[in-house]
Amino acid sequence: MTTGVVLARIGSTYRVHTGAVEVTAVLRGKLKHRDDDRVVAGDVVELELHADGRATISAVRPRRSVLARRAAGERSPRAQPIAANVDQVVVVASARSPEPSPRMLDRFLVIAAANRIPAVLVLNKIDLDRSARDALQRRYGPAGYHVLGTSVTQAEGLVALRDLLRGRESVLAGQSGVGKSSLLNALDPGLNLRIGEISEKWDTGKHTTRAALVVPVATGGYVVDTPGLREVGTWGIDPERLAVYFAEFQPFLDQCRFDNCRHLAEPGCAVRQAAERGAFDPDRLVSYQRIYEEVSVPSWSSDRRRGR
Ligand SMILES: Nc1nc2c(ncn2[C@@H]2O[C@H](COP(=O)(O)OP(=O)(O)O)[C@@H](O)[C@H]2O)c(=O)[nH]1
Ligand SMILES: [Mg+2]
Ligand SMILES: [Zn+2]
Repeated sequence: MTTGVVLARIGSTYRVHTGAVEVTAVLRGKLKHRDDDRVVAGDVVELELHADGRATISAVRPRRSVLARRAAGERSPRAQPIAANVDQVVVVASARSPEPSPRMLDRFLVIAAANRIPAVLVLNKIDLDRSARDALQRRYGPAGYHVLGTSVTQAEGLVALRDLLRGRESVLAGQSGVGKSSLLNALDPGLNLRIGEISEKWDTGKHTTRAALVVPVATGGYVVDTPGLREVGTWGIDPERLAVYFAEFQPFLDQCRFDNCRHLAEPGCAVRQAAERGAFDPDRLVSYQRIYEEVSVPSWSSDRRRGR
């Protein structure tokens, strides 16, 4: 028996990477009649390889993690898996052009944490501003995140990036133009990803039908090309759990005067006091409050706000 990783679904067939080769496989009848979401990119599957080159997926291994988007259900929205077995989210920003957007980075980190997927930060284009990595590390260090500085043009940090990706399945998240495609091409020129591609800018989460693709990287590991973490979004995040996703708040959470403190405007809030005395970057609390607002509105009104 052979196992492989599902790279993509094309109609009723799946492209599966076995480590050695790529095969096109169909689901065995028994699996076919289940849920449409039964097999997604990133799934580890058991294959029967036939003499004529065809392959059949006979079983799906239990998932280590699932990234899901919100899909319209008959009564209430349901989770529609878009990628399985994501091991880490690599949040990419750049030192300049564009400058890091802390609000966006915090949002990606919260989405990763809420999906129980570890995250790391990569700051690319450090050739344009040598001090930018330290500034970002100061913001995220207290939460336990490591910031890896890279430069494609100066070939810096690329060995560390290769090691970070190797043996894992990673989602690269980050604003358009920060250098995600450039970094992947630098590791694996065979990927031949387009640089300066603007289509991502239109990735507003509206084209809900695009499926995820998983791409093997020559230096080891898999990178998931999702419709965007943006599409996974913050839906389903319990506002009462949000503070837990800001790891640096942790030591203060049980010191607030009120047990049900939301860390917004309540008197005696230990998290706000910690922010004020600089125990962590107070701007992280601003991000928390923004996301809190977003996740505490009823879903029907957030749908309407997004214009769906
Ligand atoms: N100075 C500098 N420019 C870079 C670096 N990496 C990428 N770029 C440039 O940034 C632009 C956007 O890169 P791209 O890989 O398409 O970004 P993506 O949208 O995140 O995939 C291109 O013009 C790249 O040449 C870098 O390390 N330093
Ligand atoms: Mg790109
Ligand atoms: Zn509080």
